[in-house]
Amino acid sequence: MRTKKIHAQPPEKLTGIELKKIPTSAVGFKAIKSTISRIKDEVGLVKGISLLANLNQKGGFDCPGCAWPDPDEKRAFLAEYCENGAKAVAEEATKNRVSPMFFATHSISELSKLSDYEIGKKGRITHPVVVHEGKDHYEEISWEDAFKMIGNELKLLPSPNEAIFYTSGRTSNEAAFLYQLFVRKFGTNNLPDCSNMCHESSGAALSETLGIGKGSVTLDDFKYSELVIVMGQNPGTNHPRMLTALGETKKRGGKIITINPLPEVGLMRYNDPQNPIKWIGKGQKLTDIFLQVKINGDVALLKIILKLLWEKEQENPNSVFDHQFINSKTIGYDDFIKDLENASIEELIPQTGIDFNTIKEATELIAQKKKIIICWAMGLTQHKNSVDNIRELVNLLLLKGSIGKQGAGTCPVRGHSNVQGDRTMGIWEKPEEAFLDNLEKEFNFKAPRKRGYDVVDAIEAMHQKKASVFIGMGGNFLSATPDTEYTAEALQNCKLTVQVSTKLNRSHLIHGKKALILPCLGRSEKDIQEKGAQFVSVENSMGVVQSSSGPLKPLSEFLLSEPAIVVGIAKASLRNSTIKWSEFIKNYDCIRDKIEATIPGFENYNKRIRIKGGFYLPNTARNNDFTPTATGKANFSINTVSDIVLKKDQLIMMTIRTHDQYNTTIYGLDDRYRGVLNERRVIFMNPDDIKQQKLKKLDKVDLISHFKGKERIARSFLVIPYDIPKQCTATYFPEANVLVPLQSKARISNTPTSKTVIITVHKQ
Ligand SMILES: Nc1nc2c(c(=O)[nH]1)N[C@H]1C(S)=C(S)[C@@H](COP(=O)(O)OP(=O)(O)OC[C@H]3O[C@@H](n4cnc5c(=O)[nH]c(N)nc54)[C@H](O)[C@@H]3O)O[C@H]1N2
Ligand SMILES: Nc1nc2c(c(=O)[nH]1)N[C@H]1C(S)=C(S)[C@@H](COP(=O)(O)OP(=O)(O)OC[C@H]3O[C@@H](n4cnc5c(=O)[nH]c(N)nc54)[C@H](O)[C@@H]3O)O[C@H]1N2
Ligand SMILES: [Mo]
Repeated sequence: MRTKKIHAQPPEKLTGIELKKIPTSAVGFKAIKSTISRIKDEVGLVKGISLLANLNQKGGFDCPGCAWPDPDEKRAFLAEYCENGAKAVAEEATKNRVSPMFFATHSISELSKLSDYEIGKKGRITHPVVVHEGKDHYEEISWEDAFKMIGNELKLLPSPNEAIFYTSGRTSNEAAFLYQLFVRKFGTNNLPDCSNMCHESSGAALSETLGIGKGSVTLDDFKYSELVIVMGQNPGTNHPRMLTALGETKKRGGKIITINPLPEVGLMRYNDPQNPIKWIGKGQKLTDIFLQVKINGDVALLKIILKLLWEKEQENPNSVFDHQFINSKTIGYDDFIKDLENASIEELIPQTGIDFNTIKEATELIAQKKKIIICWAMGLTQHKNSVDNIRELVNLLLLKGSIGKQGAGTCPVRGHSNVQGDRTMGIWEKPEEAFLDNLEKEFNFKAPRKRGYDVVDAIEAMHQKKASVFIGMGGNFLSATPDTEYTAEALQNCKLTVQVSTKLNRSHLIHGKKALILPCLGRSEKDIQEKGAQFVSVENSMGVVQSSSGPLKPLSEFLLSEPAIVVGIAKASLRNSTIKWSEFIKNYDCIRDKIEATIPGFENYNKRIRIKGGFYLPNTARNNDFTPTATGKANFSINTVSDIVLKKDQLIMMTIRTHDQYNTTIYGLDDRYRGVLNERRVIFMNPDDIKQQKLKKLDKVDLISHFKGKERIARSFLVIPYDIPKQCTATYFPEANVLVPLQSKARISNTPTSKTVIITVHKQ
């Protein structure tokens, strides 16, 4: 039996911090330098540069980084990628290999002592491997035996609802469609995905208010927008190509308001990467008005703005609101205004932490503009009242009639490159009835109707032993989810855990009694099947579906494509399936034909996907059609401000990304734009709070989170004085995930509150 301890958390060891001056603008020469050096080290210069030339080109491959769209028309020859996209590619196309020999010489408990950075650098997994019960080493297994093992375990389950099928957002449309089809044919809707931790709150709020869970704008709208409001988002790091779109807005005279607890460098100024003359120098100013909101103060801030707008409208009727739009397209205006009248600006201001004059200045700008885009990401979606956050910004757009017209609308900026496509394909624990009806008709089976587990429910189910098989289609479930130690126990309770992965990560080390790693092709690799080379398709943040085919030779002959892995599992697990699984993977056109037959918007899929640049999916809100809501109109809503009351010495912590990571994949140890190099265990604090807590710069502290009387602890973080509102702090994920309580989640969307964690800070 295994006796050694397996570590679910990264080591508490510090790595040697270096503090630098915070740069004044983003991108520019240092970004180019960093791109080239990462590509050279991981991939090799010649291969790397030719790879980048294919990235995000029409007919090339889709960047495995973020979901920001590519231009519909002209695409720059070499530069339709960013520093962090290049890092994502370098990470996947790395020269380093994790082979059966590697596992023979490295035990699981030994690997678990490494940091996530060190684990990731071990490289790509080359063979399917298994760890048998009680063993501490993975060893090679044939694909056939691996599928058989999964099939046997799944068939043994008393109910299909005791298996969990997770998806991360890189999975292609083709793989996702087959995966959910298999899972439903198997008999469950247990399809949690990364979206549950990401934009679930956006989907919930937008469906309710506007009738579609996706954003309404296209990339082109940024050219015509008079005002872009960027809330809770750090595009300089997480969506760098968005800076080009914001630059475009500015060039044409548009304005930008940024709402964020941090003055993120990328949003303040940037140097256009596609224009080498501008690589050096001060760069272009982006943000016109910066509202430095307290963490989770957004509903309060928006309420103040909305009330001030209402007051202006009363003073000068028809000067601020678009009554024609409100009358013809919306419902609930009177109740909304009544609630606003009861709101007290004086009471709301302290929740925002912002000076009233600055809020008035921002309101003035909003009042004048008719074409407004609001962009947002995790800063709005990972709080208890996240759905309120998003409904409240929709209220603003509705008052201004700023939706369904050029230069205006909603822009939830998605994370993973195909997270939106995965949802469209039916990766969802609560699928719509119509979707299931279509599946039943096309494939002649009875689809399960009971709602499945989302991420939080799935962890609880495994913890309570109500589920005992876990399959992860990509991702890093252990490190991405909250409450690391609790989640580790949940996974370890399973009889079998299976990870379909490209690279080694901590979810391979924290596993069930038996575990499999099934290595798959990455986006950058060629996918050759019986009928020749295949391509896959993905949907970006703005609903454009396009093809992606990798240029590289697969790194090992033992890799299978994700669709082939799904088919292998399906054939081994389903007792009497009449679905012709093997046909699907001879030629992916067969999968796309079935997508076309079951999902609206994919008419002539195989034809249109071959048009360079792809095609737009239908979008009702974009077309000023709000009939899909429950009322048949766009809904005003009444929203709740944060109810957090901090006790003495308590602070709010948000867990954010550095400039050198992709979620749980740690590219490097620097956060260049925040001036912190070579260290991830840091806590950013307001200088007054540091003084008040009798701490000083670079003190080593332990962090304790407090939720419903229970404490969770994370040790060894360095105190960094930073420009952040009082009582607010920031740490990096996944190191701080151990502090996020599993049951602290958003109302309606069930998203863990990774941006609102109540903590105290204790000097070591
Ligand atoms: N290079 C790179 N690219 C990525 C990723 C990555 O890890 N690395 N991840 C991808 C994924 S999956 C996603 S979802 C996106 C994430 O993209 P972001 O959402 O930009 O990522 P975070 O680092 O979580 O940043 C959240 C931002 O919200 C702010 N914020 C936090 N709390 C609040 C609040 O209460 N109110 C307001 N107004 N602001 C707040 C923070 O200061 C920070 O600027 O990026 C995607 N792209
Ligand atoms: N505290 C805190 N926690 C968070 C967040 C936060 O802001 N704060 N953000 C949340 C968000 S927004 C998200 S989206 C989740 C992310 O959750 P996940 O999507 O589960 O995590 P990733 O780190 O993106 O997954 C990385 C792993 O995916 C595998 N992989 C990469 N490419 C491929 C591929 O092409 N195919 C397959 N099969 N595998 C591949 C690699 O093995 C890699 O180790 O984390 C969430 N967790
Ligand atoms: Mo995400």
